[in-house]
Amino acid sequence: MARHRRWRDLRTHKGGCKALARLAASLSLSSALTYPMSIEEPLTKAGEPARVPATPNAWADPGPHPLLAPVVLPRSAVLDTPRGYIADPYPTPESPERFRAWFEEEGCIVVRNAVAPRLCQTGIDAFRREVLPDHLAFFERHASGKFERHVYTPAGFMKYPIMNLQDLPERKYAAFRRAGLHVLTHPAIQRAMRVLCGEPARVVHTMYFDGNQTTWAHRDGHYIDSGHAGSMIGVWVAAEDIDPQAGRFFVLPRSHRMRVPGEEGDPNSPEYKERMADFVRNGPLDCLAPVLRQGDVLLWSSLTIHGSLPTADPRCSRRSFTAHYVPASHPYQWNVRPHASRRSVCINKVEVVLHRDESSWLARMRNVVRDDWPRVYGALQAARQRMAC
Ligand SMILES: O=C(O)CCC(=O)C(=O)O
Repeated sequence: MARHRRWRDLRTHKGGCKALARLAASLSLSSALTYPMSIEEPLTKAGEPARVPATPNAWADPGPHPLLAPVVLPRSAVLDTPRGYIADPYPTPESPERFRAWFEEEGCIVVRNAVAPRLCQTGIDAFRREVLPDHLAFFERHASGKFERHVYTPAGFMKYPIMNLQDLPERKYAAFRRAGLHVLTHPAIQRAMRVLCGEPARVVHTMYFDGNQTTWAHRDGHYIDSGHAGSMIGVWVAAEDIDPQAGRFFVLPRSHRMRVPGEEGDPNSPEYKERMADFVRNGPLDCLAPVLRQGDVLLWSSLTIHGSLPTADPRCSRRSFTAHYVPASHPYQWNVRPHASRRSVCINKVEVVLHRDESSWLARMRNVVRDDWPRVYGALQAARQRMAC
C-alpha cells in the first residue's frame, strides 16, 4: 500500500517535490551524516494477511543463483540434537560458566524461548505488509552483496535474504525495521552476549530470511569478524516455528577448532564453496540442525562452519532474523570489503553499525534514486550492464 501511495504521490506535484527535496538534501554536504509475485497463488497461513495476487513475471525464481552453486548437500545423517543426547543438553545463560564452557567447546549453543513470540510475529507481519510486496524496490542481498529486486519462490516467499535491516529507509519500512532490530537486540540476546563476551557487544551485521536461499557452508570470519579473529558471534532467531522440511540452519559443532584443507582464498569463489561443502558431506564432524521454534535462538562462533540444508518442502518458509555481534571493546573488520563503517545507531541500548554508503554526494544521490525512483535505478543498472557487455 505504502508503495502505491508513494508512486501516486510521485506523479503528483506534492509527492514529486518531496522526493526532489530528499534528493537535494542528500546532495547537501550538511546532510552527510544524517541518516511479484509467485507463479502460483501464494500459500498463506492462518492469520497472515493475504499477499498481492500472483502474476508470472520477471521476478519469479529463475533457478539457482549462480553465486550459490554448488548447493550444499547434507551428510546422510543430520542430527537434531548433539550426538549422544536425545533431548536438549544446552546450559542456559542463567548458569554462565556452563553456558560459556559449552559454547567454547562446541562453537555453538541453542537458547530456547529467548525472544517473545509476539515480537517475532510483529516482525513477520511487518515484512509481509511493507517489504514482501515491494517488487520494484532494491535490497542489499547476502548472496551477491549487491542491491537486487526480490526473487520469489513458487510459493511466494522472498528467496534471497535482505542484508542490514538497520540501513533500510525508515520512511518506507519503519515497522519491519523497528521490529527486526528489536528482535535482534532483545535483552535475552544481550544477556547471552554478555556471558559469552564477558562484556556488552554491538551488532555489526543483520539479515532477514523468508524463504531458503540454501546458504553455502562457510565460516563468517572469512567475511567479517572482530579484530580479534574468532570473537564475533552469530545469532539466528527463529521468527516462526521452523518446519523440519524448510531447509534448516545447520552448524558443524567443533568446526571452529578445525581447519579445512585449502580453505584460504576468496570465500566467494566456487572453489571455497566446493571445499566447504565437501567438508560438510565427507568430513569428520556431525552436521547439527536443531529444530527451532518461534523465539528460539542459535548462537555460533565466527569460526564455526554453518549454512542451510536444502528445502525439502517448498511450501515451507524459514523466517528468521540474524545478527553478528562483536564485543564492544573490539574493533570489527571486513575481510571482503575495503572499509568498515564507523556510523551507528542505538537500539535497545545496543550499538548497531550502519553500512549504507553516505561517503560522497554521488553515493547519497544513488541512495535517493534507489529508494525513491526504483524504476529509474533499475533502468540505469540495466544500461550499465548492457554497456559492460
Ligand atoms: O540462515 C541461513 O541460511 C544462513 C545464515 C548465515 O549464514 C549467517 O547468519 O551467518
